[in-house]
Amino acid sequence: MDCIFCKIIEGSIPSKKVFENERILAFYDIQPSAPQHVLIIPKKHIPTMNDVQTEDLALIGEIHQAAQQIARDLGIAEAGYRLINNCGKDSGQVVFHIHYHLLGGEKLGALVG
Ligand code: IU
Repeated sequence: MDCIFCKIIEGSIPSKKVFENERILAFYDIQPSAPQHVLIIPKKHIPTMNDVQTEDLALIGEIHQAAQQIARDLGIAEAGYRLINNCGKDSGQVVFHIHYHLLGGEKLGALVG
């Protein structure tokens, strides 16, 4: 499959990993938008949030748990952080393997309100 994140998972493209288990990988974004910017992805190829099925709900929940642990490991859990999923072209999604941006390490600008 011609998916850059699947290639990162299989190791044919290198990444700077911050978390890995049998189902999830997290690595530093190559173009960080904050002092700490990690991408958390399932190893299962799911293109977008629109493709998440009932059978994937435990996996998506586990991504949230991984985000907690990564934030603690990075020392940003108490100060706060943001977890973002872009879904589809209008959101700016450019890699069609579902991923969650974990952003922190500074006071982030408001998205709404
Ligand atoms: P988006 O939500 O699809 O817009 O985010 C894709 C992110 O993947 C973006 O922040 C890129 O910098 C990042 N990225 C990466 O870390 N490594 C890569 O090889 C590629 C994209 I291609």
